[in-house]
Amino acid sequence: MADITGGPILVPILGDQLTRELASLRGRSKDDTVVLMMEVWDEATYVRHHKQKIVLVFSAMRHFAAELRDAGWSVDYVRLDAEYNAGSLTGEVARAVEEYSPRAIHVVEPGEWRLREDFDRWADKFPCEVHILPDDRFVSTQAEFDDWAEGRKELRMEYFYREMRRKTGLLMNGNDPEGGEWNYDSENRKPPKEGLSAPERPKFEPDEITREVIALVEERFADHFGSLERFEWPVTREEAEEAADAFFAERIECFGPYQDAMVAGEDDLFHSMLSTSINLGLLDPLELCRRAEKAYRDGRAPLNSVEGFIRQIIGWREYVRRFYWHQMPQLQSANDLGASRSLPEFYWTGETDMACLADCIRSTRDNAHAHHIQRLMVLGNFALLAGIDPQEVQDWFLIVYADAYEWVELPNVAAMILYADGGKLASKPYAASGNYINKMSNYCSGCRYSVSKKTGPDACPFNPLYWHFMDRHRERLERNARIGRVYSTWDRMDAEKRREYLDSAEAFLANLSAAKKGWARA
Ligand code: FAD
Ligand code: DLZ
Ligand code: SF4
Repeated sequence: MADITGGPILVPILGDQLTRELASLRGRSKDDTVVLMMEVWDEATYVRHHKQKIVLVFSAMRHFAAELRDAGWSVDYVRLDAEYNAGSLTGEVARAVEEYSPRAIHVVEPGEWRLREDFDRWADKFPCEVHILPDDRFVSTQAEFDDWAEGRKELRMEYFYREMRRKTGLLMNGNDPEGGEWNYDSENRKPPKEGLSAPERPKFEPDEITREVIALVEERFADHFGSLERFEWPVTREEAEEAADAFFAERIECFGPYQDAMVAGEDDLFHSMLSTSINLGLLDPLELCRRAEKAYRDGRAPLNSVEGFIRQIIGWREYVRRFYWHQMPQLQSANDLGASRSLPEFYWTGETDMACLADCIRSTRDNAHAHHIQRLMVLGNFALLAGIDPQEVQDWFLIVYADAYEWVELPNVAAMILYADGGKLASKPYAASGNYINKMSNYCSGCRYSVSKKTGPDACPFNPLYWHFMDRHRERLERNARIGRVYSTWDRMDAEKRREYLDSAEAFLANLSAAKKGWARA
């Protein structure tokens, strides 16, 4: 169906498309456009998001709508606290099509597969043209990634990242990487020294708009996971820029060395804490990389910190966006290791004697955030070793983080932490015993388990679980060049020791209680 009316152009803008230069707005005449923004029940509940995530998205949407109106755009904004209850994005677009009789809909492609499937049906459903525009807020294009991936069995981020360095010219000297190396990760693994803490990042007091949304969420989403006691995220571009300024002024210098460090109660350390703003569209990722490069060129930050930060953005972030669309929909149900255990209750309650997990889950509950190495090497590592069902782990990670959208969460969870894609993304599972956590954190000194004990009821559970994991996946992992050699250590242990490891792990797993309440989905 097409072009049977002469109305305006309808421009739906989603909750993570809050960018003034969005492709659907660029070059459009304000007189001829109706912007449509929709708080809808389906998006707020397709998984039961952390309360802070709903507040963040709705508050940022309301602020962005006000900004657009101030700039002269006509905005139809649908509020969930109005008497009328909006169900789905497609339902609201249908209502707007009735109301405005637009001659065309211009919408930027959504980040998630499930919505793309809906949007692809709009052209048949609505009596006007439907243009789904590429989301060009990324450095790469999907075609570029698909060409690069063609014929490769393994899709390693590192090589794609080099392409992105060449494409952007970031940290390049002609054709060569700045300093002679592409990657300075080996300098970015400093354990935390005693008393390590970082300058506090800016915290943003909720204004009237945010307070209104907090009240809405407390009322309508009271049984969702997470605390709203502190809500400190930036919700406007100005606030996000202030957060970025503080990072470049105070924390980027130590970002690299302490990137993998964990300290109990120090929730941010030297991380930028900018993912929520980048993913909403409030900050331009490439612009942040240029600022990081400038900090290096001006002598305000070392190369290992700046390269590390840039790699997270034009490397990992860019790569997982493309990997998601390259691997969907099969990525969603991938379970190469056949993991089937239910998610333990403590992922929701934080009630566990394992001090590392308890601290990461506390931070997750209080801040809707945990930093990368907590997600990867504590929360993710445990889920991998314990063989938790990927669907349940995916739901958990999508729910609990304020920066979570499926396109970025799923590759990190299914492929990076759970190795469920059979090794397309990661060259080996990120499996580790308690030693790693002990080296990179101060958690173990406050734990009821002993990290130096290998087996028995007082042993750090990561120790026997590590060997249990290795043993049960021997057939698949033994020939892996990066991890296979651990089997010679396993084989050198006497049979009794090996049995003790396996028995300890099984005793621990048998005592895990599965989540009882329907936290994840209604
Ligand atoms: P910094 O440490 O300051 O890093 C700078 C930026 O790099 C981040 O803001 C982010 O935009 C980007 N980045 C860093 N690592 C990654 C990565 N692995 N993938 C994509 N982008 C990256 N990030 C999300 O934005 N949303 C998610 O849902 C998400 N889920 C994750 C799940 C798991 C299991 C793991 C291991 C990682 C996940 N990440 C996710 C990546 C990373 O943990 C967060 O981006 C980071 O913790 C955000 O905090 P920050 O802004 O302080 O990051
Ligand atoms: C995450 C989210 C939430 C909680 N609510 C809304 C909403 O009510 N309206 C909306 O347009 N977007 C919302 N979002 C973000 C969308 O789910 C997001 O566009 C997809 O996750 C695609 O990345
Ligand atoms: Fe975590 Fe084990 Fe250390 Fe306890 S001893 S904090 S469970 S790594």
